[in-house]
Amino acid sequence: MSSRDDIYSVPLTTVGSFQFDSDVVRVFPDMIARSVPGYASILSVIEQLAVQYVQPGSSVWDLGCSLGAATRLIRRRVDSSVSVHAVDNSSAMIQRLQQLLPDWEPGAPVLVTESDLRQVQVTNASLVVLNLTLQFLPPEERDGVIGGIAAGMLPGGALLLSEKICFEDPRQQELMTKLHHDFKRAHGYSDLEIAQKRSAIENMLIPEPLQRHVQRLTDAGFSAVIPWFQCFNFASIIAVR
Ligand code: GEK
Repeated sequence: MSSRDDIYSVPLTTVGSFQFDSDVVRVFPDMIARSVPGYASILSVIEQLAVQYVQPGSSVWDLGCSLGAATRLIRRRVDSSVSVHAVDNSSAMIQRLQQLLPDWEPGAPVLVTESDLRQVQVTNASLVVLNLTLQFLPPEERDGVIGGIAAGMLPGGALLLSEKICFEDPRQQELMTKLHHDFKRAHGYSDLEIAQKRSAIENMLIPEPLQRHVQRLTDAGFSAVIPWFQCFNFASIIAVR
C-alpha cells in the first residue's frame, strides 16, 4: 500500500535537492498520481502499445521504471518468449520493486536492473518506455541516449516518451504552470507543498519544448513521431522505428 505524500507538507528551513530515496519510494504511487495529469491514461496506453508492438522473442525496456507500474501492465500482455527489462538507478526504488514482484500476477519474465540507463545497452527491442525519465538527464546527453535506444530497436518497434514540457511563449508557460498547480491543489497539495517541491526539483528536472523532443526523435531515425497526449505541461509521444 502506498502512503499519502506528505514530504513537503511542513516548512523546511532549507529545501534540499529532490532524491528518489526511501522516503519518496514510500509515497511514490500517491505522489505521481496526484502530480502528473494523465498518468493513469498514459499507463493504460502503454499497455495497449504492448499488444500492438511487442514481437515474439524480442525484448521490452522500461527505462526509469520506478516501482514498475508500466512493466507490470506490459508483462501481462506479452508471451513468455519476451523479456521485459526494468531499469532504474535508484537503489530504494529497485529494492522496493524486488519486494513487490512476487505479488504481481503471472506474466513474461522480468529482469530488474539497478543501473543508470546511460550504462544500459538496449538490444532487440520492440517496445521501449521512457515514461517521465528523460527529463532527469542533462539535456546535452539526450540526443546520445535517444540515438542509442533507436539503434537497439527492431524495425516496426515503438518508443513511448512522456515528459514534462516547457513553452517558448511566456504566456503559454505561465498558463500551463498555473493550471498544473491548480491540478495539484485540487488533488490535495497545499501551496507550501507545491512551492517546496518546485524548488527541490528545479535543477534536476529540465523540461524541453515538445517540438525539441519531436525533432530529436526524427533526427534519431524514427519513421513516425506522433505526439498523442498533452495535458497542460505534460506530453507523451509514440515514435515508431
Ligand atoms: C512510471 N516510469 O511509473 N537512469 C535510470 N533511472 C533514472 C535516471 C537514470 N539516469 N534518472 C532518473 N531515473 C515511471 C515513473 S519517475 C518520474 C518515472 C517522476 C529514475 C528515477 O530514479 C525515478 O525512479 C524515475 O527515473 C522517474 O511509469 O518521478 O517524475
